Amino acid sequence: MQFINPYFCVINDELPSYEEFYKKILSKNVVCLIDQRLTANWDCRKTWVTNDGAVNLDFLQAKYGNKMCPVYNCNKKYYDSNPSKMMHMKEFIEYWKTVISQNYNYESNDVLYLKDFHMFQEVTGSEDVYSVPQYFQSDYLNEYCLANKLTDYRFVYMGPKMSSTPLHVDVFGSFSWSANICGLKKWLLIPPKNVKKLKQLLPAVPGDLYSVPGHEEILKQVEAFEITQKGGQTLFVPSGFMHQVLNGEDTISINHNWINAANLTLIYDNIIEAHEQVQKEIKDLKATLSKEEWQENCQKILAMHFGINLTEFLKIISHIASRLEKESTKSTSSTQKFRFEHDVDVIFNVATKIRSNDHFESCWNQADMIQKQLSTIKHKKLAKLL
Ligand SMILES: O=C(O)CCC(=O)C(=O)O
Ligand SMILES: [Fe+2]
Repeated sequence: MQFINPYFCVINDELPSYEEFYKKILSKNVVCLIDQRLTANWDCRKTWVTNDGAVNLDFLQAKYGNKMCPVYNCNKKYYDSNPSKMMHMKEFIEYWKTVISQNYNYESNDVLYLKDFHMFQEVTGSEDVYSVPQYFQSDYLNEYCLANKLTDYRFVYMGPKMSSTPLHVDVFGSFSWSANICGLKKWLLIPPKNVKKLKQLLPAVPGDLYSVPGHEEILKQVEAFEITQKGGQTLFVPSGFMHQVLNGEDTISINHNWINAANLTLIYDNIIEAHEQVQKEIKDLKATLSKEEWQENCQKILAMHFGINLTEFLKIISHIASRLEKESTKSTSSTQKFRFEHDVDVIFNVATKIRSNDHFESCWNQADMIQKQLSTIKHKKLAKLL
């Protein structure tokens, strides 16, 4: 484990234990690039890639060609993203083949990028093409979504050389990890503590920071740093880091957004902050609504603008608390024990925060239930130790 700067570390020597990774990387919110060992055995690193390391377009077309996927136009701006439309994968791959045959002539072709494709939900059996590395397996968000048949946060990205993702912070401040199946990504990252400063330095957040006149000075001031991610490597992007990404070659990646004990409290704080903003923005409506209607409206707007609201957040932590309750009677390995104890403590503390927030009176019963469940587990554990 080698720190390149205070915010970024590379692992290409001994792989740390889960506990070490959790303590030094996840809970410290440090960006981490890990060599190809995490993906070495993935089926997609063989089948989606040709012998000479290029994207196996024919294989993808034959296997997934009839699937509908969101495709973004990198040349156009739509809020802080690009406009997108649904397309058959075979149509996108035809486009990709044309672009390659014309030597990436983007004067006569748009730069298109197939992103946010929920492949593992859309294509039965496709989950087998990869496996979630152990460092990222504690994932409340996808665990909850999959158990409740809700849209997941597991994606496939694929695009030709020069396709890109504009500058952004990930949805509700979740963690993300991104593994390159093949190709090369150039990342530009800005530490969370400097995001406000960046916004003050610029009239509006641009899609591409490199396009801003005088960007060299701005990048220095906000401690921005670059990372090159090659085929097989995995990048952990912690909560709140701003980032933009350019594919330096034809590239495919698998990405997850996720929440666990290491960022749960931060996500809760982000929801509270976003909730306060919503309240401010619609304060004129307050007098016209009953207390319940007012709270309900705030939650609806929060979900729409922020991607999650307190009701959904509570459902996620209740789901995890119930799973922990079931797990508490089973014998566990030391890694599972470490994870279990952190899960119990962090969820208990977040439930305490909800319980003491007057804005969320309607959620108190549920927070009480979670606390009861978890304190039973804690007592059981204590009794075992005595
Ligand atoms: O690879 C990309 O184009 C964007 C990835 C990204 O933003 C993420 O993993 O959070
Ligand atoms: Fe992102």
